[in-house]
Amino acid sequence: MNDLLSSLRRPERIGPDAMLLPGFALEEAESLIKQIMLIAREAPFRRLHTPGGRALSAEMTNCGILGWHSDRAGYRYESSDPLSGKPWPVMPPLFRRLAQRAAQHAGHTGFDPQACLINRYATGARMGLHQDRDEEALDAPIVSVSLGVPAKFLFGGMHRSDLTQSFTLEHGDVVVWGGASRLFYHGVAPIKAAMHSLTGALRYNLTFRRIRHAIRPMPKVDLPS
Ligand code: MD3
Ligand code: FE
Repeated sequence: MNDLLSSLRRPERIGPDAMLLPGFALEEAESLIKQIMLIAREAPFRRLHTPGGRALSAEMTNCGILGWHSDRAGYRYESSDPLSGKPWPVMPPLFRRLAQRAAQHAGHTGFDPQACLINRYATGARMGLHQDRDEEALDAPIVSVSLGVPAKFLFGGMHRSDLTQSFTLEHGDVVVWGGASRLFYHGVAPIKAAMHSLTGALRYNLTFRRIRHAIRPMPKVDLPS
């Protein structure tokens, strides 16, 4: 059913260098969800708090060599899970390949994600308007994958006060955010009560991120002989 609907929505440019790819992850969706369950056994979903002390309503975990974390000390990327002290679970090759393929499809060559933040939304959970700017590599795109029940996604501009457009993100949809869109304000409206055969009432969102720039090789210099 969903498959039929997403095949009717066409790839769409939703902002400067931002591409919505409807159903791009549908084939691997079931495998992605199974991998999320395995990741959550090692690094359980948890409710993070903003530096100001407010609880976020989506629950989060990560895989990859870095993971996003927030607490009284600030927003940051950590190489270990602060809950366990252990490295974040390895990013499954399926995740990495999907993110690379989607970025390539949207015109970003050579994307190699270091972190995958996994958001889990129960009914009523939301994400307020924010910018993603805890990454150093702002030239790299972010790839997002939506799974489970749909969400109303809000997409603004460079300023919090800019008007927002809204889009429905469905199971299997992928969005690639690069260029100017990379720093645009965005958020998720409260998730409506709904059911999906693979996730029940839940929605998952994967965001693939590059945090640090690749190390540039030292330029070779010719010394006089
Ligand atoms: C636009 N997640 O994790 S995905 C986030 O559905 C986040 O869980 C939302 O915003 C979610 O930070 C939205 C779409 C998304 C992700 C990252 C972006 C849009 C973006 C970064 C820059 C611009
Ligand atoms: Fe975000």
